[in-house]
Amino acid sequence: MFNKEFEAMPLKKMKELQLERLRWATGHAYKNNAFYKKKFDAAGFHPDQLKTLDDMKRVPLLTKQDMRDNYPFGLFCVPMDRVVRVHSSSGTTGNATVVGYTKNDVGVFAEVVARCLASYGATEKDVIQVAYGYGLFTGGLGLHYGSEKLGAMTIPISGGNTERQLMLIKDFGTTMIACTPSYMLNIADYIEKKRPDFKIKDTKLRAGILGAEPWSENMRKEIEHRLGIDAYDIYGLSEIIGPGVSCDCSEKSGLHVFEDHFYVEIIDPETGDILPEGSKGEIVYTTLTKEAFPAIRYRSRDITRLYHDHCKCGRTLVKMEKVSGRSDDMLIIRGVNVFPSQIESVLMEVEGTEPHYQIIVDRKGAMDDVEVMVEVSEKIFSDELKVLDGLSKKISDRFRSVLGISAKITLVEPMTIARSEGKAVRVVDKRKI
Ligand code: DLL
Repeated sequence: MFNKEFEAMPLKKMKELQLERLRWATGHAYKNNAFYKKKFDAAGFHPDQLKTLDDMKRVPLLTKQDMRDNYPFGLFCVPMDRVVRVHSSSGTTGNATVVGYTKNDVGVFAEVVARCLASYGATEKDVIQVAYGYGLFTGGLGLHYGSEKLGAMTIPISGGNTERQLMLIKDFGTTMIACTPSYMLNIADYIEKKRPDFKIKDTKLRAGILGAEPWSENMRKEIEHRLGIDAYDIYGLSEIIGPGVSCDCSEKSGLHVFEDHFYVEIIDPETGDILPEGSKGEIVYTTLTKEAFPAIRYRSRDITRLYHDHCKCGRTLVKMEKVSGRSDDMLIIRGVNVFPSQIESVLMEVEGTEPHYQIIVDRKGAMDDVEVMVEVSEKIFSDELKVLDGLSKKISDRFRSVLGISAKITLVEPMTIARSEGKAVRVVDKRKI
């Protein structure tokens, strides 16, 4: 463990620490930011009223819209000369949000990412290739400073240029690569098609540090099988800090949340009510130590579940299940709620399909129309029409029985769907345009 005192803190002590830090964080936002003050006042909440963790339900929720309305620096809570860095959310759904960090905040950021790397078994002996984008996106610099903090040799290659990624893996003795899971698969494809001579097993690469987009357990298996490495999940969001809010440990059975820095709750996305531990719902974050850009009860829109288990790794931190989607990415197709990740799970169960797909939703008259483009292996694509028809039917039957939707399945040849060097574009919702 990188920081055992906090990662293995007894539950009771952690709750006391959280309450103390919540008092500080809510007070800091109230005193130093006009928007927060107005919002708290309107809800009849004053930080002095925070006597137990249960009182958190009285604190108003913060939304992405609140952040947009305060673009660019309206939610900052320190004078601008204390801000040493800004990042911006990738704007997966709409406009970007600008987030700021003081010197202490960048220190916390590096610390939580270092903890993640240590939880995958990394030490200062490792060579970490950072293939997340460097820039306003938090992925590149976030992993970079975390890796340096751990003391690992850090390769700031950024995203893209797969041939060069392979060259550095080989020449620099990379042991871990950090990128999106979709780019990891992209690398696997590239090796199989263009560089069959390149054998991962002849390199030192042993793990992928994968996140920034939802991915399924099936996708984990696929990556591990095709590349012969461990695939670890890293989760986070710019509004809270960036990568490093939570991560897998050696058990790969849920992501530990760094609760000494982030207070988490699960709410019903419809009513905003707090749900009991173990329920599935939207995860809400309160930063406990952030100075420049604290987030108080921020609605992430990410759907997951929180639970405590006696994790073999020794961490006492609460675990979150792999994010199954976003409440705002959820597709409602003819009244049926579907997450892109569920579609992915169904596809990955069908033999012959590749994990590259795109869901196109359109409206024909009053009816929603769904087309799922799926890549199939070269071999299958060159098979007779009969085989392809059989496969499409198999997929659409599974869609109907598992997800309850009917969809047109279009099988396409490998590399038809545009590849992304960052987050994959899984859904094209033409209804919104
Ligand atoms: O994606 C931060 C990050 C960078 C995380 C690198 C991990 C690795 P944003 O661009 O603000 O920040 O996007 C945040 O991406 O609310 C989730 O919906 C999604 N997301 C991030 N990591 C995961 C993950 C970065 N491991 C949004 N699993 C979040 C599922 C993830 N979804």
